[in-house]
Amino acid sequence: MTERTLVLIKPDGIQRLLVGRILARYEERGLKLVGLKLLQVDRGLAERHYAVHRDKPFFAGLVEFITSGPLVALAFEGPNAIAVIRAMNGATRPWEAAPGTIRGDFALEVAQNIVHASDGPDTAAAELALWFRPEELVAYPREIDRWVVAPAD
Ligand code: IDP
Ligand code: MG
Repeated sequence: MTERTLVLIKPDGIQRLLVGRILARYEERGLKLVGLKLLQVDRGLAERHYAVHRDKPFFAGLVEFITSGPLVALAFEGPNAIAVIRAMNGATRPWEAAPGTIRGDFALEVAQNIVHASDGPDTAAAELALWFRPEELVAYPREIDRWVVAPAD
């Protein structure tokens, strides 16, 4: 099923000069980029984005970290895009993330694990609406989809 999902390259990814390499991984997989922006997140947006973790002991640190510098917000589209990107990102705790995943290749600490991605259809819809205005998500045809996406049956 074609899905859209939100990815954040967190401030550590920017500071460590990994934006291009991370973006290339999703692109090369065949996922279609439909939204992209660099922004300095304020407290309100950070708290709304991580609202589900409000009561966790690491919440304050998480909000502090995600607002500590600019981040890149991406929207991707593709067959099973939500699960594909979660798998590419790897386990939340980088020491449990398989080599070859973004966290397994670039991160060591759970609090600085480089990327975020929506974890299901409902969160993807809510997070895309939180981070992008409708007109910032761009629909367009891609020639290579003939080779990447199977025709609908
Ligand atoms: P996810 O990013 O893989 O979906 P979540 O459980 O939704 O993982 O947690 C959101 C973010 O909160 C994680 O990516 C991580 O940066 C941070 N986090 C999760 N657990 C801990 C923890 O035990 N200590 C510090 N930060 C944590
Ligand atoms: Mg999560």
